[in-house]
Amino acid sequence: MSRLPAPPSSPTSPGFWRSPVRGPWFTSVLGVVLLGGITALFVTGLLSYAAYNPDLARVNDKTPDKGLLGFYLFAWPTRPYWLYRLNQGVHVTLGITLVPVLLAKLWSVVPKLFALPPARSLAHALERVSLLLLVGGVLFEFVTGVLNVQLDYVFPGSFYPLHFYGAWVFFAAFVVHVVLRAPAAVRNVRRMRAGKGSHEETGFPLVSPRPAEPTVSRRGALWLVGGGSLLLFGTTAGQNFDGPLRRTALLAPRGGADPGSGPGGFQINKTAASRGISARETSEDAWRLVVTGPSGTLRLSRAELLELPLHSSALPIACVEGWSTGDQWWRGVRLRELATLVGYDTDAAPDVFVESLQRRGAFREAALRSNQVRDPRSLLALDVNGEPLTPDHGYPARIIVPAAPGVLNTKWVARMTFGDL
Ligand SMILES: Nc1nc2c(c(=O)[nH]1)N[C@H]1C(S)=C(S)[C@@H](COP(=O)(O)O)O[C@H]1N2
Ligand SMILES: [Mo]
Repeated sequence: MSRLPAPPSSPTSPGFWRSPVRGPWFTSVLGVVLLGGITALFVTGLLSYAAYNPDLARVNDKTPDKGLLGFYLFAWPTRPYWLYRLNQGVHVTLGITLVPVLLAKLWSVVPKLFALPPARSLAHALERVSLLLLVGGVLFEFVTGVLNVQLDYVFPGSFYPLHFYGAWVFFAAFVVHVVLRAPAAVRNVRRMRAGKGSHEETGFPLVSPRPAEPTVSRRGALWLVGGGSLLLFGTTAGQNFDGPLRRTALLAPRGGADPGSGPGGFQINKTAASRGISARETSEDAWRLVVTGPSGTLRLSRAELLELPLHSSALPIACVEGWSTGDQWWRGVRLRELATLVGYDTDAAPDVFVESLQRRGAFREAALRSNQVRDPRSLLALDVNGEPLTPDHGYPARIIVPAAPGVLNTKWVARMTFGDL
């Protein structure tokens, strides 16, 4: 009988890593899930970015130095009216659901990070550099994303560039990694399905040469990861639904909060008090909407706005943070109607630049594109669900546009300037 050698103490030695769960099969299953999931995150992330219409105006653009990375931007449509709600719900819910899968995947390949020599060939060196960007990038994207959703902009004004550029760095590395690794991962999953035991191993072995006693099978470990994902999904997804489902969103600070009841009983992102909006400046005597266009400038009181033709549309508020409300009944003046008051034909309504009463902080102004202005469901809302807007939902008047991210639905509107931007 040969005596076992002393346990290696350096993580650069394969024998240091002893979990019997590690192996190509475990890594490959998680890898295939992430391949689909992260691709969906990237696509919904890029779409979410396009939904801000950053190419329309400087105020909408949080990454003015993006250059070529904005190549794909397009005029964000207004239909289906739930487009942004679906896109962002999928982006945030999927991202949170994938956290256990990501952690398990990283854990499963940790030994490889310590492999020596650092590079056996140029191709191998490239792969390892791409791995650093890949692991660093994915952790960065998940951390910034989760913090933004959970802590409500801990990065003042800079979450967008961080998450946007981080996504591109990560995705470049992801593509390199997938090209190099996907064929073997798919073969491994197929073999496992066919009941064949042997797996491909290249370079640093994932299977421990001296495995410890198993405490859980590989399948069991996978169920554990899946259970974790399911738990996160079940405590997040509810932030997109009204009724009892919303109460299941224990992990969603804003979207899971009880929105109260009555006409204004839906999520409030920023309250009037927190934005420095006082009852005095929104009073009937003080507040005037200033509308400007080629034929001049109008100053309209709320009473005068209520005299104009009023229309209703049922539209949700959907925030970049991944929460959304059900459809609310808004009533107000069509944006394109306001454009006609300052010199445009209904069908030729241009872009509009909207400014709120708010003097400090983010999101106090936004630009809307002509396709959004022309949509008959786009309103300067005065009422919601049969009552005047509450102060927190934007009294005396707010923007509501179908399919647009919440951030474009400016509250406490003070000034609208029509004209091509
Ligand atoms: N003036 C102003 N308008 C604003 C904001 C703001 O901070 N200030 N927040 C925006 C964001 S990010 C969202 S999601 C919606 C939320 O609208 P609600 O509070 O009525 O749900 O308002 C938008 N309009
Ligand atoms: Mo938002």
